[in-house]
Amino acid sequence: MSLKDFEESAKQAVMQLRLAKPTETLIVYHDDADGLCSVAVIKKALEREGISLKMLCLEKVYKEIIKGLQSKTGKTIFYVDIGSSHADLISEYNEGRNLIIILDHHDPKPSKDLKVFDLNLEHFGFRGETDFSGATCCYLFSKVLNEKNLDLSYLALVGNCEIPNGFSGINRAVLEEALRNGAIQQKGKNFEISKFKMRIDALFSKLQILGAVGYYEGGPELGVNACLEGVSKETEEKVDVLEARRKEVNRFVLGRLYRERLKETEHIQWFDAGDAYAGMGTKVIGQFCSFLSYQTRLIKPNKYIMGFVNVPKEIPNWGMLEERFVKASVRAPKTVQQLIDDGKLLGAVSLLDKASDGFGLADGHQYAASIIVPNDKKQTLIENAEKLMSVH
Ligand SMILES: [Mn+2]
Repeated sequence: MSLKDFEESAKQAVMQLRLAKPTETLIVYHDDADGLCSVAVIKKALEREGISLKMLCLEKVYKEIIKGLQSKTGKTIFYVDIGSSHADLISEYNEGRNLIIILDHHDPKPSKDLKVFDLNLEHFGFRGETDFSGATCCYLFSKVLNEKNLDLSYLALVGNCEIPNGFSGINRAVLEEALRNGAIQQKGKNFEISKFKMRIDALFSKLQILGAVGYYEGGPELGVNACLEGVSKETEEKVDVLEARRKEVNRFVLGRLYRERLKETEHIQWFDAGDAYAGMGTKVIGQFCSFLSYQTRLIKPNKYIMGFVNVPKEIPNWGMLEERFVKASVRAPKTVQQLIDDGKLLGAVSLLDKASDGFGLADGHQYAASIIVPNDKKQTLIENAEKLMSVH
């Protein structure tokens, strides 16, 4: 399995896309910086083919949403930086009705529907934790679609900032390509996007805030624009306001945790933020849990961290969810990471997946994952997770 095989599969998907001749497509995308870069790449690439599009930003995959989107026939739908972890469901709900192209790097589930193309590079021998981001996958696909899209390489690199070990694997090759064709320039240890005169990690940080914190107030759309046109003054100001608001809530929640401490079971330390982050996207709980995993005075390095937050009923540009949900984010602190690597503990996403069998949808990676479950299933989730570990 190699990049060549990816390109072959991508060519087949492109052929199906050309056969479908869609006048309009829908791109479903993830709300973090990588997701925003992913959708920006595909948006630009499709516009170059004369295909117009609508965009739907999702924090998570909800069954009722994919079911609704795919209940029609003859549509073309992209899932970018999201979708692979639920390719089985996407496939099941599709029943050959719509052309679906998934460009993602989260741990994939198998898809059986012949009209569902999951081009996640994990299917081609690469690792989504280290070798490529969602935006990289989108960029490689866009190059198969049209060579013109070479100029979008900088977006793959911005998205890649979510990969902690820097530019390795496929991303190293994309970096070299972007330097060669002048899309980016090296500035000391960093890289600058030539057309915006802005560092790639600076754009990444702004997008993280726009997508996650600004989810309920048009942040993702502003972010996609920033990816393609640069960061406007208004967008810059919006980022500052959002960030200040989030910091205030983080301080409040952190203070509470120092006073009350996290609750503990044998392998899990957890807390419930309730409505503390109301108005902000639920992604912020994941970012807060990541931050917590380094607070060694507060957390134990040998237990998973789990944080809950209430999910608002509204999905922007979609409508209202029927059920009441909570989101749980899981992070593996250092010692847990080692135990996962040694096969002594389950990876974060497998743990959530198994512990929520029948009532939740989990996604993410080995060290960081999250899940949406019905409001009344918090305790069950923790109990199930503990049970799994005592038999593991
Ligand atoms: Mn991603």
